[in-house]
Amino acid sequence: CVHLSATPESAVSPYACQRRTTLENHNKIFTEALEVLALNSEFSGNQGSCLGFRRAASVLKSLPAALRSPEEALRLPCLGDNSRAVLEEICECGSSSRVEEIQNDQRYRTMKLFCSVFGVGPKTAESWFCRGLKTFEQVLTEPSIRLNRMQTAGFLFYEDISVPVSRAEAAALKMMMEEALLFINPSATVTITGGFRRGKEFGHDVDFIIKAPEGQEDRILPAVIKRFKSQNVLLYSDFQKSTFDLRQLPNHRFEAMDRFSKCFLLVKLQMQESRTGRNWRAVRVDLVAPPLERFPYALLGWTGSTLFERDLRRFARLERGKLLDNHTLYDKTTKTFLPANTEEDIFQHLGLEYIEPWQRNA
Ligand code: TTP
Ligand code: MN
Ligand code: MN
Ligand code: MN
Repeated sequence: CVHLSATPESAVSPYACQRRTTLENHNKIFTEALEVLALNSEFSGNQGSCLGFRRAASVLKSLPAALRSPEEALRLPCLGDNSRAVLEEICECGSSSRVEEIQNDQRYRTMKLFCSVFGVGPKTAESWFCRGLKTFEQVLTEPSIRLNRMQTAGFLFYEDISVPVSRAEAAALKMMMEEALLFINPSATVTITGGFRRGKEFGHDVDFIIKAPEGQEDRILPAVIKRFKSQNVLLYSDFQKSTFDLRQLPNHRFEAMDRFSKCFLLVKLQMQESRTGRNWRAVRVDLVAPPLERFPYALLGWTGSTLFERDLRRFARLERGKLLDNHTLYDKTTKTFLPANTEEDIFQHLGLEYIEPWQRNA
């Protein structure tokens, strides 16, 4: 391991939006363990402890070098007793007995398996587990279970969806999107957001944000869906029309969902050859189309990571008396909305150094 003092006594911020977190993680053995603990807490409905482990992992991801000793963790923020105990054990024994115990736990394994299905979250997974179900086959043959449309698609295309989407596939999907927009409205543009904008090589889906001319954002997504249908490339679509209200204050609690026009899709991506004997594979795609003047807030919100977004909002509220969400930024003191043309403007309003998308992998 490299000694941490390579960076002098510059303190690590407890806010992810004040840290630069690239994909180069020098503390993988620790962060992977902490993320198992976080997921286990989430599966047990213990959100506080889940967030605690996620924050601890995120702080370690931002470090320029590997932790050399558990004592170094004492001067880091967000590392509680539980997280530090895990680091200590890993430093001493190379692994954590608690993490291994969880990974062998039937409930954890089953919850993880069920949650890997598109449309299945912890609540559904738990209800299935509590009925004694442990495999997909048992779920699919259980007469009392009624799958919704999303879950049905999730099981039908499970093999395809569980293969990570590559950067090349994301680029191919972007061309499909551009072709559709050229047909629908040539002045609309599409930008990749989510994990790929942060520089990830693989993703569980591809996220796109559409910039439409003023007042035209609500028509775009239904038109894209119609176009994909007519091309026979649409396998599943869940369109949510905009419930956006210009005068609404930002939501003070963190919630991933926003009120913009958006859709969650499963599309056929053309391929040269395939294990399945078809010339296409199913890929998850998310589209969002905000009103033009809200584009920077939406882009910032959809770029992630989830923890980065959560901390941006927490920082705005607790350190700046401002409310931020995917739609807008509001100053509680002056009771005004703060305008922005770019993401940089939003960081500037918050008195934060600009963090590039590839540094937001918190
Ligand atoms: P995800 O696509 O879930 O995650 P990701 O792209 O970071 O990772 P992966 O590579 O596994 O796909 O979400 C991307 C961002 O979109 C995330 O920061 C949350 C945000 N988001 C919203 O802001 N509003 C929404 O309604 C949804 C569904 C997501
Ligand atoms: Mn480095
Ligand atoms: Mn994504
Ligand atoms: Mn997504």
